[in-house]
Amino acid sequence: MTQTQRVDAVVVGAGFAGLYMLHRLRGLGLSVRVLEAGSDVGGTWFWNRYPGARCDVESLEYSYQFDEDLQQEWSWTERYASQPEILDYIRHVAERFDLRRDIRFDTRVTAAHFDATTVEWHIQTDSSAEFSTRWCIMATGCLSVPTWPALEGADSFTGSTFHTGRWPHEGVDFSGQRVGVIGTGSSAIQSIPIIAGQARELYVFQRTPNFSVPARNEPMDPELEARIKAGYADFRARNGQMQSAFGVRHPRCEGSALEASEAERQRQFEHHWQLGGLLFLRAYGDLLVNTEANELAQAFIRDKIRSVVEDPEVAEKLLPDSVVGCKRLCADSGYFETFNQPHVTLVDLRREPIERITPAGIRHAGSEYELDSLVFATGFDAMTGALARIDIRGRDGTTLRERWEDGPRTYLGLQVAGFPNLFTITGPGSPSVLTNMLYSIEQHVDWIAGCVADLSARGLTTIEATGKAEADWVAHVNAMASHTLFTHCNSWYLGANVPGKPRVFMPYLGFPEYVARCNEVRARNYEGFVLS
Ligand code: N01
Repeated sequence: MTQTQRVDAVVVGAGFAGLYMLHRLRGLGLSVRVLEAGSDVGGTWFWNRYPGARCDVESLEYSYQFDEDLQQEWSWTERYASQPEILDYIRHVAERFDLRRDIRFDTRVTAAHFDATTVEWHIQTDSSAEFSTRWCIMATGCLSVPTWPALEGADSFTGSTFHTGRWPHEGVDFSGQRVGVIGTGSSAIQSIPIIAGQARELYVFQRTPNFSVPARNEPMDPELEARIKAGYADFRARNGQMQSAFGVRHPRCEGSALEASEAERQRQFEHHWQLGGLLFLRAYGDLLVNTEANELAQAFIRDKIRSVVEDPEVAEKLLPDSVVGCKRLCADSGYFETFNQPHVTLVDLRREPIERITPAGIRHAGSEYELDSLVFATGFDAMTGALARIDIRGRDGTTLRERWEDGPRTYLGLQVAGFPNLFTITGPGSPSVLTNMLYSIEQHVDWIAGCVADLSARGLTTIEATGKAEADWVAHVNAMASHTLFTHCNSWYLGANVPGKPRVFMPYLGFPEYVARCNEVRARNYEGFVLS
């Protein structure tokens, strides 16, 4: 039998965003229920358990800053934390702040309808539980809906099938197996070296070669940790201010790659290559805005790939020919080296796509690759996927799906006009995936909590973005992207990896400016919103 529970706030998702939102709203004295489809906390780190899964932002930064004791007491073992360690950390946070008692696991939200008469959201789930609530907060994550390409014969494969974004909790042992991996994005690039270490034969099906920079992960340097922890709050504040796009420790060098001499440029690129991973893009200020500057960086990486991969034909197939950084730059540990192993084969799909999946494996260009296991490392319906899968209906019954038919439209990535009291944490139109997600999550949660507190203190019940503020913001988000090279490739930032998805650049470029704008909006009595 259906039972409707009344709570002040429903938060959808128990990843980093949902947990902190719960903590903050509880602090305001609200009754809160978090609804989570998975069987435990962790969000993206709960699901993405593929071998080699690891964060590409340094662990001393990819962690909460809201509680000084928490950040002092937790110690990371590596420069870049592995998925199991991040999940341990999230579980620790859930215990430490006694969060689990307000989380309902194994509960997927299927619908959220706004009732203008009662000024409440009515939330339905895939279980018998229903909720009515004033505040509905979507903490559904930016990369939480895996995509499976529509390949003919996909269901006919008789071996084992996996998706990196839905990895079995008990792990997978590929020892002695013939394994195929489809995709060469971050998930593939991290998992391929480890799968190669187990498999008897490994076939990598590559449609688009990708840029990747060695992550240079290493054990945590205790001196660095002590130094940062001695002034953690200042360090975080400085970083939050300094970050131009990604919230990382090393600031971007502002000079132009075009103004440096060849020798200087090689030194600068090499220095950032040695820093590792995403930091490579910080070598010059114009790498993501100037095509010629970007081409110099591309050439540098292509030379690196040639110097690592022994077979020149294989090396040539691995060379990316697009804008570096346009798709998220990958950070690897031994990816290109893997192709020097005799049991690893690169299957180039650039001329001909996969013909079909067969009961025995994959057919491509007249050859059949017999496989015991097939790994889809094919990515996500990013930023809008999780929201679009919920039947969200606003003030006049319009669905969010309909509103976003031509691409997502939000005000500040926080709200959608016509959907009062519904917030999206790190929603499209906010910096989100182009920052250290933890900074963006905390900034959004703090803003939303502040807003709820302000309204409650003034006896107000509703906040709703105006259509004009939303339209102006969408135009501004697009204008910011148009000055960069981010629109010069087919990335998931643009929705280009999902057939039929409108091509719209979804994240907002510029974290400090964004934070200032959010603060200003609040200071000006929630400019662009209607309060009632
Ligand atoms: O997914 P992706 P991901 N036939 O979309 C290919 C974050 N993340 O899971 O490029 C053949 O990047 C597709 O080919 P193409 C990070 O933000 C972070 O790897 O579309 N191939 C591509 O190669 C990242 O960007 C970390 O031509 C097909 C691949 O599948 C984001 O998650 C680690 C195909 C998908 O790559 C997504 O990464 C992991 C088909 N029909 C992930 N369809 C870190 O923190 C798709 N592909 C380090």
